[in-house]
Amino acid sequence: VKLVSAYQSLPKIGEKANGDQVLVRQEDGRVLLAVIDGLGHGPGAEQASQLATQALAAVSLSDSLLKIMEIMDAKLVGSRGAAGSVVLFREGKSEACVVGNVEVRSSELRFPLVFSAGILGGRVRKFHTCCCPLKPARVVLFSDGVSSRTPFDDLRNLDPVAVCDAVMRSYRRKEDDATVLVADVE
Ligand SMILES: [Mn+2]
Repeated sequence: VKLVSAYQSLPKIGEKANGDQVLVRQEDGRVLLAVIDGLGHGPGAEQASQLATQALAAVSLSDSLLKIMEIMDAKLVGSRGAAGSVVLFREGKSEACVVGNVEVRSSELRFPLVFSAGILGGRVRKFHTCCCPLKPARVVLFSDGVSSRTPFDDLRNLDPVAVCDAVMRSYRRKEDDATVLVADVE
């Protein structure tokens, strides 16, 4: 798997702590992408989302996505909780799990996405994971601090760094932590 990725993450205007966190892992031909949005904003949100990315940094990328989500969920018990989406590329497959308001978009990969209702940290009744064949694609993950009306198709000729710049310049909601992660995979 060849990966070119970029991201930008900014806290709500006036906050130093960022309740959004990003993780990109690539090892042994496997890739994990995650954007986590701790509930609310400020230090409590940052702590929750950092617990999530710490958990994801420690999992085995050969575990099932369901198991990975359950490990992250368990780590957040007692925290404020978080929304979050995780995407895996491995063994010719692309897998995704979406909890709450972190969107996953790809015009090339047809994820049969089913959202998992609830909040990471104890209030997800059932994790829905989905899978589709992996092919050359761009996948974008973004928190709800970025407009869901961002015209990613219009930005498709830009490289990932330039997409992140354009999104944060024009489609960021400054009253929330905002994150966009763009990954091109071959
Ligand atoms: Mn948010």
